[in-house]
Amino acid sequence: MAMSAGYIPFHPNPSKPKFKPPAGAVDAHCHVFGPENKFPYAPERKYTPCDAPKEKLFQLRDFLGFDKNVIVQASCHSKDNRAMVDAIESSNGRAKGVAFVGDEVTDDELKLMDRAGVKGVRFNFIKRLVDFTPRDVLQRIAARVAPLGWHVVVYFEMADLSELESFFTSLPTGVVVDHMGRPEVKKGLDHPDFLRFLRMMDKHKNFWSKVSCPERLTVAGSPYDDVVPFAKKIVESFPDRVLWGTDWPHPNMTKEAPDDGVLVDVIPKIAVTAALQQKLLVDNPMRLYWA
Ligand code: 0GY
Repeated sequence: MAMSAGYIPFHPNPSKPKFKPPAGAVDAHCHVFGPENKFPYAPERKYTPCDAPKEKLFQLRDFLGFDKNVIVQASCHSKDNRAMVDAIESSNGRAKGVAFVGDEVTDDELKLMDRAGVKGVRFNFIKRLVDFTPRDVLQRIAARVAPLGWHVVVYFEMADLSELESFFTSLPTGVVVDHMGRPEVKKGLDHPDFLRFLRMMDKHKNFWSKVSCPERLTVAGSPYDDVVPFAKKIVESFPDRVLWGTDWPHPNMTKEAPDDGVLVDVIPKIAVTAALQQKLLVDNPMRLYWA
């Protein structure tokens, strides 16, 4: 297996954010990893993370002033969703999940995950993270989860959107784009790839975007002001179809472990009114995950 090297563990001591999230705020993109002795990492993984167990996630949730989490299955656990399901089952209803499955998954397994609080599946197109899965396999998975009311979360690089768009728009479910489609901030707001993304969001009302991960997209570094215009544009264009998440524990960061408090303080720069913050952090994730 080809493994990435030099991965930094999550910030040991994040700062207290100045921004106070509204009551009931949801961190709609985060992960749990391991602990390895209970939930081993997948043999086909491309990186080995540090353990980031549910207890640490729930502590961080409380410290940052959030109420709920959406826990997204990451590639290092591949199709073994046990750590994620265990976390949502022990959250007292304060976490929902997004799974990673193959088309060998049984209807009973899907039903069990549905009962536990899983609301979607993730299709990952990032070549450094996963091996290729044929589109017809993904189509079959989407068709099977659609009747459960689940959505599909898609993770891709924006340069690949022109090739992926027709597949995304053919999906029979809601489609949630991770990390605003990973625009290249150096290319600017007027780059054809970002305009294509905005057009797709505009035309397809079943599309949602996470305005997350400035720490991955930034060139300038913390406090990520170079990413703000992209997220702000999306929040203001599609206020009812945006979600925000910490991305804790930030797998594959190689330069610095982001301070989660600083990440929370980006929120009032991208959602500049209390009304936009309420939609981004409460109303939208509640509609998608808790309705
Ligand atoms: C993220 C981003 C990354 C990793 C994964 O599934 C994963 O392993 O999503 C990444 O490396 O960009 O959302 O956690």
